[in-house]
Formats: sequence, structure tokens, C-alpha cells
Amino acid sequence: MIQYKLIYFDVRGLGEVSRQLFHLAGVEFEDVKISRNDEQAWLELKKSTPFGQLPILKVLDTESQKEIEIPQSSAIGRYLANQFGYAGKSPEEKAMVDAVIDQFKDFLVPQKQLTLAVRTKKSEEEVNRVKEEIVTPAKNEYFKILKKLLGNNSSGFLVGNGITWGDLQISDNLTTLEGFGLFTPLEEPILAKFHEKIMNTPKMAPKTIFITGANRGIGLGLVKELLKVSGVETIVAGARNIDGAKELQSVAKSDSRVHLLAVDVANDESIANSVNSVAGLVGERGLNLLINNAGVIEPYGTSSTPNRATVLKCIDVNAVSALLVSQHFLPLLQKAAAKEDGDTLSADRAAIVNIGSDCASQALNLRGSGPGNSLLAYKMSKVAMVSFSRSMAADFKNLNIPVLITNIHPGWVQTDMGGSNAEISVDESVTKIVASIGKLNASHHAGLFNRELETMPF
Ligand SMILES: N[C@@H](CCC(=O)N[C@@H](CS)C(=O)NCC(=O)O)C(=O)O
Repeated sequence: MIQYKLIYFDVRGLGEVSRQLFHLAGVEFEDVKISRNDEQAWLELKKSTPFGQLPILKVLDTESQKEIEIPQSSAIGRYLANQFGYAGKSPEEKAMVDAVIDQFKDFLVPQKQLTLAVRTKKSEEEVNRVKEEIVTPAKNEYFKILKKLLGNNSSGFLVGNGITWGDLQISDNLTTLEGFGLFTPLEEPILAKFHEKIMNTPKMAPKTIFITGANRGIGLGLVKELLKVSGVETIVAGARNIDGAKELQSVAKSDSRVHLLAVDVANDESIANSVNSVAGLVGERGLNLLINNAGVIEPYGTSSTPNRATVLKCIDVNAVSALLVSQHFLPLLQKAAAKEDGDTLSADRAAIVNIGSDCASQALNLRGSGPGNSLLAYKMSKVAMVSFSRSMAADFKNLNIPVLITNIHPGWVQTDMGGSNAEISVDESVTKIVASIGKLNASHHAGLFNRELETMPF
């Protein structure tokens, strides 16, 4: 058996494409991340590295106990791409993928000057000078080449008709350039389409997930769907009545990544206990993804007999509880987020996804309490959910907390809550939601989206 260990710093940088190749191929590997802040640990390790730099890949054959260490990110990427079938399908395709990588490395020379200026905290004026005088002209030439390759290939990939490590490398770098303000999707539609296509290839996944209300309906469906994503390591499935959740129990029995947890989101002590349990299960990884799914509909309408308790219960479970759960779990989310530098927002880093509703939309609120005179309290609760997510997002920005928070409307789904007349099945809903979770980025922070990640008015 072959065991892989990738050693790099705790940033995306030159290690990311190799990580993505492992995820894409569904191959297990040890992802060793050396803290950028621990200079001593790095200097100690540096002495024993082949070329004095990271990344390195250790490949151990457990039968012969022979181990090789590969330095240089491109050598590692090319080796893994060849091993896993992402290097190109013929010698000619492989040569073109190599050419793409070489072109990227040429562009990396000017780009590194910007990275260095930012990392060494040069003045804003100097950073802007490097950006405008050095990186932008090089970037324009580089983009021209990429657009030419995409224009000559109808598959949407840079080379051939399938994804290669060249696509991963270029797409990952576009993410970096977007962060520097050097790639604006609206201004570069061809590259934006390519970037979106590659980003949507399931690869990076949240390793650790906690989901509330996982005993039935959308919550249960999400657990099952998330288990299909390679890279997901631990799902803590929370529900008030775990003993009664027979189907969830059988899911947990057949997949050791699922852990069941009794939690009542409307009870503060229960939430606090759940944080300790989840912390024990996720350990040093922290929590990548919290899904606030638990919710109720308390039928209530304008013509109902006035009843404060009913309205408050709906708002309490759907909005107040989701807020408190988010607050309680924030330290665990921050722990996961801190494994990377920078302000990238994504669900494989740290995110809160509220299972929201089109009922949160004032613009779409044309039917009042809705069919059966039942949605008045529910609508209020979902508005409050979007409201707290927007406030939290603004606070996260001010506090430099790189945790994404967003709201996804699952559709009108055939569940106990949605009823049997609903428009779509649980499967139809959760497949789309899970695909969308994989695509979340800064543009989805504090918004309301349908399950296909299209913006909804609110
Ligand atoms: N050409 C090398 C460059 C590697 C490199 O620059 N590594 C940096 C991190 S991105 C490093 O190890 N820096 C620490 C040092 O040089 O002491 C590659 O692609 O792997």
C-alpha cells in the first residue's frame, strides 16, 4: 500500500493543487500544515527537507518500507496528476498541460513580488505600484494566452476534454488574483466561466460538519448527500430525539464518519453541551461547516386567534436558536478558519449555512399568510434569520473573522414540514444544496440564495 504525506505551510499557496488532486481522486493523504507563524518549527524542519523549501510529498510503500520525498510543487503536482489520471490523455495533451503550468510559473515571477510586498507589510503606495507597474501588464499577457486556449477548445477546459491539473492550477491562481483585486469576473467573462466550471468540480470539501435537525427531511437528506462528497471526514448529526431517528441511526451504522448527537437547539444548556461534544469529535481540525437546519412551522395567520406563544415559538426555534447555535459554535469555526492565512471565504474553510426560505423575502411576500393561513409566524422567523446573518457578516468583517455566513432556500420540499403536495423531492433539493455549498465564496456572504445559488431578493 502507498501512503502519502503532503507537507506545506498552513496556506493555499503552492500546496493547494496537490491537495485538490488528492480530493479529486478521492485518495487519502496526510495533509501536514506547518504554521506560518512558527518560524522555529519551520527552521528545524527545513534542515531535513530535500531542497530547503516546501511543499514536499512523502510517498511510502508500506510493504517495502521504501520512502521517497519529492520537492518542488510542479514535480509533485505532475507526479500526482500522472498517478491519478489528471495529467492529460496523450503525450501531446501532457505536453500542452505542462506548457500551461510553465506559463503559470512564468507569471508567478511578477506575482511573487506582490505577495512579498503584502507579506512584508510594504506601504499601500508601494503595494499599488507593484500591482500596477509590474503585475498588471504581466497579468494582461497571461490572461490573453489563457483566453486563446479556452477559445480554441470547446470543452471549457484548457487542454483536451477533461479536467487536468493545469485547470486546477490556473483556477486556483484566479482565486488568488481575485483576492488581490486583479481578476474581476464581470470584466473577464471567459475566464470567469472557466473559473466557475473548475470550482464547481467537486474537490475541496468541508472536512468537519455539524448539522442540526438531522433526524428527518432535508437534514437527513443533507447528511446522506454530504457523505457522497470525498473529503468529508466527520459529520455530527444533531437532533432533539436521536433515539427516535431510526433512519439516521442506520446511516450512522453504515458510515463511521457520521456521529449522532442529541441536541435541543431551543435549550441553551443543550447547545453549550453540544459544542463540547462536537469539539471532542473534530479535535484540532475545528469545525468547517455549521448547517442551521432545525426548524418548525407553527401554523399561524392574520385571522388566527391571537396567540403570542405560537408566534414566539416559531421565531425562537427558527431564528433565535440558529443565532445562538452560530454564536456558540463560532470559536470552533474560527479554529478551522485559522488553519489558513488571508480572508478567503469558503465552506471548506469555515462557514455557517442557514437553511433559509423564500419566506424571508419581502419582495416576494405577495401571498400574506399563504395557503391554509399558516405562514405568518414562519415568514417572520425566516426574515429574522436573514437579518442576524447580515449583522453577523458585517461584524465578522470588522473583527477579521474569515467565517462565511449565508442563507439557502431549499425549495418547497416534500417533507413532513413541506407536505406531500410540495414541488420537489428531498433528493432534488439536497443534491443542489450540497453542490452549492461547494461553490460558496465571498460573493455569497450575507445573502439569500436558492438551492442553485441564484440570488433571491429579500
Ligand atoms: N519552486 C518551489 C518554490 C517553493 C517555495 O518558494 N516555497 C516557499 C513557500 S511558498 C518556502 O518554502 N519558503 C520558506 C523558505 O524558503 O525558507 C516550488 O514550486 O515548490
